Amino acid sequence: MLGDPISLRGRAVVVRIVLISPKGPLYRHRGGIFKKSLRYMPLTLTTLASLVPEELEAELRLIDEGIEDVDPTAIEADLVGLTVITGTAPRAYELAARFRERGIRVVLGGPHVTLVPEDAQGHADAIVTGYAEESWPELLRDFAAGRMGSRYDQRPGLSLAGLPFPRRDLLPRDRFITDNVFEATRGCIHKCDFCVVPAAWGQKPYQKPVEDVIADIRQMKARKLIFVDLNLISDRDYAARLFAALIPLKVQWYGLSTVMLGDDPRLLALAQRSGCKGILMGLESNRGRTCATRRKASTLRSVTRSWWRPSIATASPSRVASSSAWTTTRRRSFWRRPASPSRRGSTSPASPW
Ligand code: B12
Ligand code: SF4
Repeated sequence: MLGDPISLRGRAVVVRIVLISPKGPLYRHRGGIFKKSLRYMPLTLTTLASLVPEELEAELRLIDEGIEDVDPTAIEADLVGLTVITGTAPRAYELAARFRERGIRVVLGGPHVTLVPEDAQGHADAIVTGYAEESWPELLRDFAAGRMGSRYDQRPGLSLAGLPFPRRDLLPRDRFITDNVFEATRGCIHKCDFCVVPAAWGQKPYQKPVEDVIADIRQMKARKLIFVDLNLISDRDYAARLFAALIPLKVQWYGLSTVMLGDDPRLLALAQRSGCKGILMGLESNRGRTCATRRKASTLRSVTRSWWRPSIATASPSRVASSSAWTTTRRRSFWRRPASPSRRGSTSPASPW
């Protein structure tokens, strides 16, 4: 058990909470190969901020090291929360140590903490594994009561229904390419063996009710938006409902899916009608055997069919453009094919803006 009860004002507890997304070698304020191209507002911080219980009367500050530098000696806080992916873990641990030297309590959470909690535990006063919609508010209430534990795990049965909208108002909108960053689902039903997702979160898909997602997009008055879902079509029925609900909004959107979207003409057409302007797809290999050994869900057939399918492989701005991420085997035989229209017209994740 850690932490003393902190200042009380009447019955309300005032807590100064600072949430930080540390820089990594690729994505950082100065330098990094991504430069400014992927600088959209981090949904992790705004989501965590929205989950802070109202009764804590917290003073909240969000810091993205993708847009500004952090000086850990100058920040005043009772509690610092750091989101950690593997690439940012060294920086997160460095910041954590600096804050803890000053007596500031540090909480670590995020994909890396979920994957290897034993690595993170020694660097924090508390760690949070898995999705934190329930555990983060619980931790904060415990902290305010002076009984913060050292580890909070996501419990079974987590629901993403009826959650508050992310606190996008807490970050400077003009420093980002867009603040219209949304998610409808979490996780993925597949189990590709190179992917962090099944290892960290299992294969259970989590979904926000479609009406919640639409309400968030409406209140943001978004016209162009990005979905950060790992695989938007993990549950095709859900995806179809989401796409149908997007049509009246007349938005343009960009997201991620498997190439299996190309094998489902009905869903692809719906995606297109809903305003999908680009999809980032992972093409790990064009060899069926390699896909099978990597437990990749999409096979040679779906890769090649979707790659060549005119409805997805098109540079026409009225259609869906596909950009691809190759992560493992690249066979020269694949590149000997005539250049596909999709490669000529592919967009990078940053290009919708
Ligand atoms: C957006 C994104 C990016 C953006 C980040 C910038 C931005 N402004 O958003 C960009 C495009 C720059 C990016 C880059 C990279 N990314 Co990225 N990215 C994502 C993505 C698609 C969405 C993250 C997100 O917003 N999720 C929504 C929020 C709400 O969920 P969350 O972050 O998981 O947070 C929840 C919990 O994890 C937890 N939590 C998280 N942090 C904390 C902290 C505290 C204190 C607490 C209590 C709880 C908590 O609570 C939240 C609510 O439940 C994820 C995949 C995904 N969908 O999660 C990959 C992901 C995070 N990225 C990943 C990777 C590998 C990278 C790159 C290395 C890719 C590359 N090779 O280029 C780079 C590294 C960049 C760097 N920092 O140097 C991996 C991380 C794997 C790992 N081992 O840690 C992921 C999981 C994708 C994957 N399938 O592998 N990325
Ligand atoms: S389909 Fe994509 S998100 Fe799902 S497990 Fe495979 S690589 Fe990961």
